[in-house]
Amino acid sequence: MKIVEARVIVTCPGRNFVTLKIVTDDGVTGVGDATLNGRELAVASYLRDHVVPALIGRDPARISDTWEYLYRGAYWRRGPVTMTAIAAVDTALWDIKGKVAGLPVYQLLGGRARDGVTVYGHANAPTVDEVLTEVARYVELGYRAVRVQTGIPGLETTYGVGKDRMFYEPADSAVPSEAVWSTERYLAHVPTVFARIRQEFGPDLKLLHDVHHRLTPIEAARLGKSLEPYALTWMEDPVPAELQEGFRLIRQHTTTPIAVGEVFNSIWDCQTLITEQLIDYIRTTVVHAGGITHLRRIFDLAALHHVRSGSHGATDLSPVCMAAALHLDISIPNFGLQEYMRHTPETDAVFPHGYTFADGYLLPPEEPGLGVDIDEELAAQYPYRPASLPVNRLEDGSMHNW
Ligand code: KDG
Ligand code: MG
Repeated sequence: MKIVEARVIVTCPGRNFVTLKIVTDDGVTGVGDATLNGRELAVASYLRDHVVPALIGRDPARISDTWEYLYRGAYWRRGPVTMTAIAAVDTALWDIKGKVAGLPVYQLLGGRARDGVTVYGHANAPTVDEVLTEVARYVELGYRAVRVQTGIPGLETTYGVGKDRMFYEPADSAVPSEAVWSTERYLAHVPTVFARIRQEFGPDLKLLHDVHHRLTPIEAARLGKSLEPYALTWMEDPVPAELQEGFRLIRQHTTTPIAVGEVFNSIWDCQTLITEQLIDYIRTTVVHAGGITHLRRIFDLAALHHVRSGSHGATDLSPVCMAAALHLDISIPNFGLQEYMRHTPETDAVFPHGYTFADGYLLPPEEPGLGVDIDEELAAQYPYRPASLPVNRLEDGSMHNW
C-alpha cells in the first residue's frame, strides 16, 4: 500500500481548523488534526509545502518510521508548528492502520483500561452567582468534574471567561487584542469563588481552575495554599513553564495538585517536570505534541513518575483530535482526566464523529480507525478568518511579562 495524495483542508465553521487527509492507492483514507490556534496557516503551509511532497509514495503502515523521518528530516527539531504538522500525519496514519486492521485505534493501543473516559467541562461566567448556575448546569448534564473561571472584580475582561457560556472561544480578533490584568485582585478573589462552590455543591464534585500562566512561582504557591481547603483536583498552568525550576518552589509550599503542558510540544518540554515529580497531571495533547505515537511516549514516561494524563481539549482542538485523544485515554494505565469543551453544531457537522457522552464519561467510537471524518464539501463553505489570542497589560500600562 502507498500514499498517493494528502490534502490540507482549512475551514472555519465558527473557528478555524486545519485538517490533513491522507489517501492511499487502495482508497483508504485517514485524517489528522493540524490546528494551531492563531497560527493555522503556518501549519497549513508547513504541511503543503514541506511535508506532503515527502509523503507521496511512502508505505502508510510505517507509522514510527515516518514519525522519525519527519522529525529528523526537518533538522529544526520541535516547536509548535513542526510538531503539529507531524502530529497530523501520525494521527492520519493511525486512522488508516485501524481501518486496514478493521479495529478501532484503541484496540491497537492495547484495548480498554477503563470503562469510560472521565471528562471535565468549563463553567465560566462574569460573577460568582452566575458561575454557580453554570456549575449546576454541568452537574445536571452528568459531569463529574468541572473547571471554574470567573471575572475578577475591578477588571473589565478576564481570559478564560467568554461571552458565550457553552461555546467559549478565546481567539477574539485578527491581531492580538489587549486586556488589563491585576495579580492582586485575582489572588484576593479566586479563593472566595471556590469557597462558595464547595459550600453549594459539597465535597464530591471534582473542581479545577486554570491560572493561564499568569503568576510568579511565589504567587502561585500562595494561590495553591489558599485553595487547599477546597481540595481542587488541579491548579493549571500556575506559571509560564519556560522556567521549569519555578515549579520546585511552588511544590515546596502547597499540596494543591498541579497540571501543566497544553503549550508543550515534545517529551523534552516535560522531562524535568515529570522526572522530578513537580507536577501531577501532564496536559500535552495529540495535535500539539507529535500525534498518538509521541504522546504515548510522554504518558509512558509520566506513568513511571506517578504523573497522570490530563489532555488539553479546548474548542480549538478539532473533533479529529478529540477522537484520537479518547483512543489513547481509554487505553493507557495512568489516565487522569480529559478536558471536553463542546464544539458548536456547525463544527460537529463538518466533522462527523462517533464518540459519545454519557454520565460524565466520553467513549471513543467503535468503528475501525479513529471514527471521525471531515465533510470536505461542507468545510469548503466556511472560509478561513484570521483570529488571534489576546495579551495582557498590567494596570500601569506595562506588558505582563511572564
Ligand atoms: O488556544 C488556547 C486555548 O486552547 C486555551 O487557552 C484554553 O487554557 C485553555 C484550556 O485549558 O482549555
Ligand atoms: Mg489551559
